[in-house]
Amino acid sequence: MEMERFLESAARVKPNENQLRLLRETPFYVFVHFSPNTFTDLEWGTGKEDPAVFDPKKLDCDQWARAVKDAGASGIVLTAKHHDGFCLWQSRYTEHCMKNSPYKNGRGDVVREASDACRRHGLKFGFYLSPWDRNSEYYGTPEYNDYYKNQLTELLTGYGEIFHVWFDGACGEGPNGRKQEYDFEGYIELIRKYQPKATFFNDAGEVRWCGNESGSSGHSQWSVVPKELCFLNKEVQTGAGPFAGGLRGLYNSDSDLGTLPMILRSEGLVFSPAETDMSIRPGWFWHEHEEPKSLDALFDTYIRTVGGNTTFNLNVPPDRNGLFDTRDVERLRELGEKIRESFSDDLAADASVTVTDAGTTHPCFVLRLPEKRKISYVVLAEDIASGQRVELFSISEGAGIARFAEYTGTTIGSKKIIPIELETDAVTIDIRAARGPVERLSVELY
Ligand code: OTN
Repeated sequence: MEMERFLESAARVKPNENQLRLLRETPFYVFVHFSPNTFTDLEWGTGKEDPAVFDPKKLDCDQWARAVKDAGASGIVLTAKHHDGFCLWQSRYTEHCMKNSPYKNGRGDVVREASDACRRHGLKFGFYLSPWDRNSEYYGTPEYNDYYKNQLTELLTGYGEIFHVWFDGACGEGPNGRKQEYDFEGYIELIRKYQPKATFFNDAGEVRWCGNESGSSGHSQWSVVPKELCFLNKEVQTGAGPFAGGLRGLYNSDSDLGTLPMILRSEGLVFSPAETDMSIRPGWFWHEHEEPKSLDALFDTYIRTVGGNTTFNLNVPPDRNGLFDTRDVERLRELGEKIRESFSDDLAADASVTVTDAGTTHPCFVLRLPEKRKISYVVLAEDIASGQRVELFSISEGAGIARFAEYTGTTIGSKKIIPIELETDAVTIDIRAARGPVERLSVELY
């Protein structure tokens, strides 16, 4: 009974309103890495950069916003402060910021320009605020958390609605050679206070890192994971599993983090969907001799992330003029065009659907089309507002479960895009195992 009760509770672990909004409205957004590194050709600044190096003479955030929309993304997350500690806004708490940049004679504010451009173009705006700061004299002392919270408050209260706050987990030494104990709970309190509709990203957050920067979302991607992994997410929704104990040292780069062997040993489960962050180029910042990844690479990553039960945070670095490189702009346009072309005509809209064993852990959906059609993608989605449950499924050509399925998979979650090659007038989706009753399943055929 204990196992059954635990699995029933695991099947009911669900997203909070902010996580659900992110998954449904903003599964694809664009990271913008912009800092003195853009001008010094570094990926990690030293913190000793002269603010005078940061001088984007043609900064145009409307150009960013147009390119982001052309890609089909719906938000921007700007590095307001990267590890080098330089602040892309007029901060009252440090001189290492825009007030000492030659841009607009020290009166520039990149966070303002980017957030305003997002609102003009109907995009959501979020920011990355690096906890690691290689410039601040306070870093490595208790005072740093006050310094950081003051800066976080400036950004949370001064730039309109924020959809996503990004806490990088990279943690190195400061100018005094010491590492810092971060007051993440205190940081999160400020987000809840000033931006109650925002999600926050962190290795252990309510949106968690997928565990790599190569765009791979993992074979079985669960948004329901042990609290031992996402310990900053305090919304624990179950009791301990039947074999609780011993889940030490979990990290985002581990595989199968939400599968049964893991969750049965957990002290409790949280809903923390993964975010896949990847740069359009080799580096996170703009470098003259780098160029964007191919359209196929970006589209395949889109399929594996947005179509692999994670969000996709694609980084596009502005150049030294403050503009997206024309090659990146063109690649983003091509990506958006390929996404729109691939998923515009849902053949399932004209299908008749028969469901057997509805409401059990093993329903079977048969879709019959009016005529034989070529199918390139099957797109499935659980009713994620009620939780994530499917553990094993198959796709067969024709009306019925074939011995040799065209495709077998494990998780579905908020969205699963399956590239497939069928020419048929019927498709069968067989749910073979689930943690709880699968009441609804969205099936689209393209
Ligand atoms: O050297 N690194 O810090 C590093 C190497 C490879 C992949 C990631 C990192 S840093 C890493 O970035 C993640 C986001 O991409 C998360 O913020 C992790 O907390 C951070 O450690």
